[in-house]
Amino acid sequence: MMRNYPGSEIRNVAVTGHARSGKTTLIASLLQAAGKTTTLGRVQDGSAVTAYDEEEVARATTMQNAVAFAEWQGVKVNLIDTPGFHMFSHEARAAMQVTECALIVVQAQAGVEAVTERVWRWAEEFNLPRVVVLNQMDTAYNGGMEAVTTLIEELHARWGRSCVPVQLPIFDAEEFCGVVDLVTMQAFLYSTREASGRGTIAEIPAEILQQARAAHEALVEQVVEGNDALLEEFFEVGTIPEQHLITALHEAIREDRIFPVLFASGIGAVGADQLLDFLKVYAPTAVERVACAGSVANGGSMAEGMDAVADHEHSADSGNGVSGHGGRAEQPGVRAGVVMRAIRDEEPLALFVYKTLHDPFAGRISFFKVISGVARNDQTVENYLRRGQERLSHLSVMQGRKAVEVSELHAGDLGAVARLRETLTGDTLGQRGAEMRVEQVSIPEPSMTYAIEPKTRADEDKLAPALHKLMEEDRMLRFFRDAETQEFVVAGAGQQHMEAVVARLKRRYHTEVTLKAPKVPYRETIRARAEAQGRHKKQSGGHGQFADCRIRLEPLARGAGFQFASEIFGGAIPRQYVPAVEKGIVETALRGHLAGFPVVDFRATVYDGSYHEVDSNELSFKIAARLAFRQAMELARPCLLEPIMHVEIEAPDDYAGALMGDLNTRRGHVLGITPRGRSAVIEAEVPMAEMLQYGATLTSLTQGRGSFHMELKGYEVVPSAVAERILASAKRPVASETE
Ligand SMILES: Nc1nc2c(ncn2[C@@H]2O[C@H](COP(=O)(O)OP(=O)(O)O)[C@@H](O)[C@H]2O)c(=O)[nH]1
Ligand SMILES: [Mg+2]
Repeated sequence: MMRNYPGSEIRNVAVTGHARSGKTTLIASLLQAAGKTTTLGRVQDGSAVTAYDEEEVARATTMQNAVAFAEWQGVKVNLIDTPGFHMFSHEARAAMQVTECALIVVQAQAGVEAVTERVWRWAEEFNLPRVVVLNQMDTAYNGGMEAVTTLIEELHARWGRSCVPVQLPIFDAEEFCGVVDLVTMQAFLYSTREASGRGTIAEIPAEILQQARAAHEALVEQVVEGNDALLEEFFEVGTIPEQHLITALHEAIREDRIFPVLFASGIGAVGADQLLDFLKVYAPTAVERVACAGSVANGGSMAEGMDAVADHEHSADSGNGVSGHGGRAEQPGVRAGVVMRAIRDEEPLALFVYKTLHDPFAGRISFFKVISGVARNDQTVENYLRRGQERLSHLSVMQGRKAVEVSELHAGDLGAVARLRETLTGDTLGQRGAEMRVEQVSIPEPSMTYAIEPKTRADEDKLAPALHKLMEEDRMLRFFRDAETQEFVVAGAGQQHMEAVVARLKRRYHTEVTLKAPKVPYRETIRARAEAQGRHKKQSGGHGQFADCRIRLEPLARGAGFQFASEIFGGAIPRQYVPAVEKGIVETALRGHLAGFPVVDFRATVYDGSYHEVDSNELSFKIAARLAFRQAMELARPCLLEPIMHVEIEAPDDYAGALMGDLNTRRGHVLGITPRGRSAVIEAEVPMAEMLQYGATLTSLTQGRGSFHMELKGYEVVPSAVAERILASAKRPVASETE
């Protein structure tokens, strides 16, 4: 059985950065150094602990967060491996919500890339201390120290001079082989052949001694700058004792005054033990943050929570690893309150579920953070949202896909438990009567939609349950049946995301589907006011049917939707039939007029009509309204609307020209271009129809160095030439003019 760690001996670290910067391999090197593996894991063959998912190994890309831990000199370092591919990068946000430190991994040759910038901003938003690792230093070998200087300058240009090296790399005649610790001024050398991740202590090589001393001085100066007591000591004595330096550096890192920069090579496991050492000494402990914010449905005991905060020296808004916004009532009329829960064992138990995984053998595994209290194996807890009881059997910590059982987990730790009955990602569990709910971080809306077609009848039956399981572990995935077309529709982050979903359906759930071209949700609208009469009369033995109405259609502003008004006074149409008129219009409008897309942004007014004492009924008025609507549409100059996306593209600025040229061919409208470090950010508005396969284009235009994000901005009229093509391929014949 594994040792139990108190929060003060735990470090939670989100390992983030651009795709292929070597995060997964770097974690493998840390686990190797800590003796968790016997040979260094590799992403290529699936032997890296945090790259266990078959689709991820097949695509050599991390798509979901994975968790591992290293036990290092009495401290447990929990590591969350995150995806760095722009499409899946929202996972990094979820990881930051439950950690106290972000490792920002930078590929030494590529420098700061789009997602590196993105995760940096998120870490800033979460108030997370950032530790920069210049990784794959073996690839920087040719450039030597000059390349290193250039890299540091780039970091300064991006994120300011607070990025301070706390190490220097050591190159021997052939390769990157070690690091100098600039705090203790010791050197550590590694054998890349052994790749044990453990260095041997050595003298600082003579040729970099001068540089190391200068870098040490620079570090000391930067540390004392924000610390008055040290500053005085420094000026009086000319130096400061190592222990004071360590304490002050820890403080500066925790307060985001210094972002330390380290060097590593995951593939040679160079610097691994030094990085673990660094995290042990300088990363915040799991209980260093004061409190976690949450909400309660019924007011809660705010006062009690605030007292807990006041006990501590740091204020809660210095940021906490798990930040909730609170204050949102689940049911109307129930007042919601905010609670601040101290991250301590003595508090009532609260667990926040930040990830769900479906394992073929273990079933549903819920990954959680212990917000407060101590979780014990076999304990029963309440799900505060769903109100059910859950049992924490086989309480574990995760080492990749493997669960390692533990007897208890303390406040601040990350754990997992299998087979909870109804708990999903985002739920908070805990002790009955001590409710608090942590709010999970938001993620972007899906940007791409496909029609999904089961291959066989059997596949159709399996599809919905399988997709629902996938949706439990993938918040970005959506699945529904389109009410208009009766088609199954999936939505997600992009093409690669959807392809992975299809592969997972097949491999895991033996369900085969094909994706069809994503459908653009066009709309229709009118551009002129028009009036028409609808008269329905039918005589068929016994009772007849009769209804007659006159309606007016008027265009409304974009986004206004549908409005209905009645100007019937004096009973031309009995009051009880007016809703039937509205219903008839709404139902007909939904089916479209030009090409089967819903008609929007108009007002329909019924202003006259007639009825028959015996033969009039609701159905007749619905039919009459339909006739009137169809006829009015003919006169109202109908046209097509298309969704317009607000697109943000980021790429090294050399590519900006090519990207803007490409946007022009897509009927795009460039709003502006702003520099962000050495990248350019292009903002544009582009019709969705032109952006369906954009991911692939961007990759080829920028050699994979660009990223983009888009969301729906609104609808606009489709230009007539384009509209003709759409109408020609639509199911219905063109019913009216295009302009
Ligand atoms: N030369 C070199 N290649 C590396 C290093 N670390 C990872 N790689 C390779 O870079 C690619 C991406 O590595 P991976 O760990 O999956 O990166 P991630 O996407 O950031 O998780 C893989 O082909 C690795 O073998 C390194 O330190 N040096
Ligand atoms: Mg990875």
